[in-house]
Amino acid sequence: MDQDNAILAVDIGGTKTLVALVRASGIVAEATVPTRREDGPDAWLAAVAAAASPWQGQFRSIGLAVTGFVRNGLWSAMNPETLGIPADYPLIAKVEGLFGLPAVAFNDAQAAGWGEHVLGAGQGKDLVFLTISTGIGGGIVLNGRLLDGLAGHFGLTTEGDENIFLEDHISGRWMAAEARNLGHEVDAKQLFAAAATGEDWAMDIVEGSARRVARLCQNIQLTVDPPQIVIGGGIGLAGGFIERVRSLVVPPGQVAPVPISRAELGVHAGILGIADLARAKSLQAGG
Ligand code: ADP
Ligand code: BMX
Repeated sequence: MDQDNAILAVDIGGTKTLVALVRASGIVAEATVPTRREDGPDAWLAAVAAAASPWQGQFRSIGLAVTGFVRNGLWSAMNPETLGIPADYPLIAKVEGLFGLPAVAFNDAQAAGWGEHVLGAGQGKDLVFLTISTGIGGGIVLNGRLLDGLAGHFGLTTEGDENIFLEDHISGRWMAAEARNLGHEVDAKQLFAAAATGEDWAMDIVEGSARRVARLCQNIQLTVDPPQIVIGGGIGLAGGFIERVRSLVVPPGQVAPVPISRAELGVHAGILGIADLARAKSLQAGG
């Protein structure tokens, strides 16, 4: 992908938005801004345009990896608590109008899963990607194909009769809420720091989240049986989290537990995944 085929790659999550100029050589420039949750999608896209303004004229198409459900260019929240996207927001039409360039959009975890498949821990093999973040997202690459639509929305699965989303018992938001219930006004990052110094209340919260992720990994192995599960996200990549998950996984019968690895692309998995997907789309369109 030469300069003409550079991609503006965007990853809009419930906490942060990452914007990058991506060429065949990789990420050549990037910026991270907070996702100002209360402002709404028009403002989130305006923040993307502002962050990308120094690279004006250097890219020919746009790839958007976004938290939420994407279908036929429309964007909706699955869990408004993760990000309050209005139903059927016309994401592709808005972005193409804003930049005057073609755009493609995928769910953020699906894009990140593709990134890890093509350039990261997957090394071209099938995988299931999990992002443990503001919510819990997933990307499934099966027989070399990325499953889109609702596929991978593990955070929206429910447990018990209360119809409570799994992610509302695992994510960074849940951790902060649990800490608040115990009288500690901390975010997940500060909670992990407290756990690292041996604070029992913090270690218990991390353990509870890791245990549920371990059960999710067991269920993924029994339903999809992937060669590996790759874990990313702010919580997923936090110190010691993956190790706790691995130690809590119960193998299915006499079968070895599914290998669990770190996202090798870290925070860039979604950006690099959507850039590859956007490049493939523009090549298909004869770009
Ligand atoms: P997004 O959900 O916007 O994709 P992240 O993947 O960074 O963003 O996930 C955000 C969640 O991860 C928040 O709850 C945040 O507090 C938490 N988080 C981010 N960085 C860390 C860290 N280094 N250690 C622990 N938690 C973190
Ligand atoms: C939620 C859902 C998924 C997303 C996952 C991780 C919304 C807004 N998002 O399960 O689409 O992939 O969170 O999202 O319903 P993130 O913002 O934590 O990366």
